[in-house]
Amino acid sequence: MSLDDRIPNNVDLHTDRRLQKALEQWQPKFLDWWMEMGPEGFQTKDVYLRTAISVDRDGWATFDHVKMPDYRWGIFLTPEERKRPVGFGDNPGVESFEEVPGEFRNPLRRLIVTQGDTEPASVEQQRLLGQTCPSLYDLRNLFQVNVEEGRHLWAMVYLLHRFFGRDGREEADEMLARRSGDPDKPRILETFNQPIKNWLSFFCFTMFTDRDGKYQLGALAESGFAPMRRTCQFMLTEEAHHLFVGETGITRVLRRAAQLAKEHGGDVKAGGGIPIEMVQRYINYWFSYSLDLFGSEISSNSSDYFAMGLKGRFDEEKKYADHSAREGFLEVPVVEDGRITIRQTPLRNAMNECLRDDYIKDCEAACKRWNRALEEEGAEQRVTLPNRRFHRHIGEYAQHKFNSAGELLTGPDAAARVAAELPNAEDEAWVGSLMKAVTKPGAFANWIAPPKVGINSMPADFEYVKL
Ligand code: BYC
Ligand code: FE
Ligand code: FE
Repeated sequence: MSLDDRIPNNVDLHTDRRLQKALEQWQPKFLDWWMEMGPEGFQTKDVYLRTAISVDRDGWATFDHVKMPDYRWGIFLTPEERKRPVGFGDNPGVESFEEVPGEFRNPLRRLIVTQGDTEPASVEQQRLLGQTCPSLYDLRNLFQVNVEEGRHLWAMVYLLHRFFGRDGREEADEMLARRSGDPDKPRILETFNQPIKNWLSFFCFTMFTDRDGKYQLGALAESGFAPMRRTCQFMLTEEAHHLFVGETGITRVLRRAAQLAKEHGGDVKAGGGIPIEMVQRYINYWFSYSLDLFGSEISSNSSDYFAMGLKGRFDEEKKYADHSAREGFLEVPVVEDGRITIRQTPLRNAMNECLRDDYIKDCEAACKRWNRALEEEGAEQRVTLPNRRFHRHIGEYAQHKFNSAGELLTGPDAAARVAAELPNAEDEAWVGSLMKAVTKPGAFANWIAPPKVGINSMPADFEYVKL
């Protein structure tokens, strides 16, 4: 098999012997990791997957039944038609960096490692879910997400191997050594150490946590470091499907809850579904954990990244007129003397919060669509997003307790009041009890409505995974 068949790419891999060697040494280690930590129990099955074999329209989404270990994890950078200068920060307008400027080496490496680490982490978090899939359609979507997160790891490992020499090779090996949830060698960001025990959590994760990916990648897709910018742009094209899986997954759970409530006099559990208020608690959990991923509200790191032209705001080029962000403030609520007050924060130090703002708006729009579905099903209940201060582990609010309305809680029952709005042991047991594999083509578990259309317009009873 030729090099380009083994590692499909549009980075002229065959002309760079050193890089080729580094990647060829890393590839078997990646495969070992995939066999050990990837989806358990399905590695020899044929799965109807979309594979990117080139960046153009026909090549980036070819569908075929393949075994996951035979998936071609490739390296693709979105081509750029025009020369884009550095778009923001202290030196806007200078030529984009094609190599890593010495003074940016450490921060850039940190960003790449942090981004890269999340990709295998999520595969590890999801590795047992296949055994309880609600349908072959959902099983296939899980595996599609998993192989693409594997490809996103390749994208970051390419940057490490190509631009960071020996350090980069060591970091690439570390990506395969850390383990989600392992107390001795955990993944870097805490959200990626939280177990995903059931499919409701999986849908919340792909809805909320993969959506952090959309915003972080969006900010990095503005980078003055051109290879980073271009690789993140291509990753975003794949991300859209992950977000689709999450949002529509939750819609289908809510629809089914509403239908079962009607059939069973309001008692969703009697009908074998997941009650809407229970779904709400899972939303509360994963939304708040995903908000942590934007970092501190007030952050000098984020200011440095922006000043260096490495990480911008979402849609920096299109959306903003002033790309220096030297002037202006963001009003950040903080806790002082036991109450919430506003702190005027210089814009550059509030870059994490700017990104989080855009993210929250996006989530709110999805929440509206869920409520429209509930309305269509004739349900009275609605779901909401908790306030951004609720249940946080990172940033200004981590040291305090807030309820889902964002009110500061004091007193001995504060922790219990927070816990009351999160999934409890009974919820976990109930949702867990519903997780039984449904693998007949066209059939769906009772707790979830079928999707509106199949993947790649396939018929309802299509055999997405051949078991
Ligand atoms: N957990 O100023 P701060 C995705 C650390 S998701 C633990 O607050 P900063 C995907 C921070 O590292 C997208 N630690 O934060 C989704 C720092 O440590 P040091 C992932 C955290 O640096 C689903 C300290 O706290 N991509 O792709 O401004 C499936 C204070 O730093 C956390 C990226 O994250 C946390 N949650 O920003 C698959 C992009 N948050 O210096 C994939 C790259 C902060 O004290 N990363 N800390 O050792 C970044 O841009 C930034 O590192 C962060 C944090 C936004 C994460
Ligand atoms: Fe990803
Ligand atoms: Fe993703």
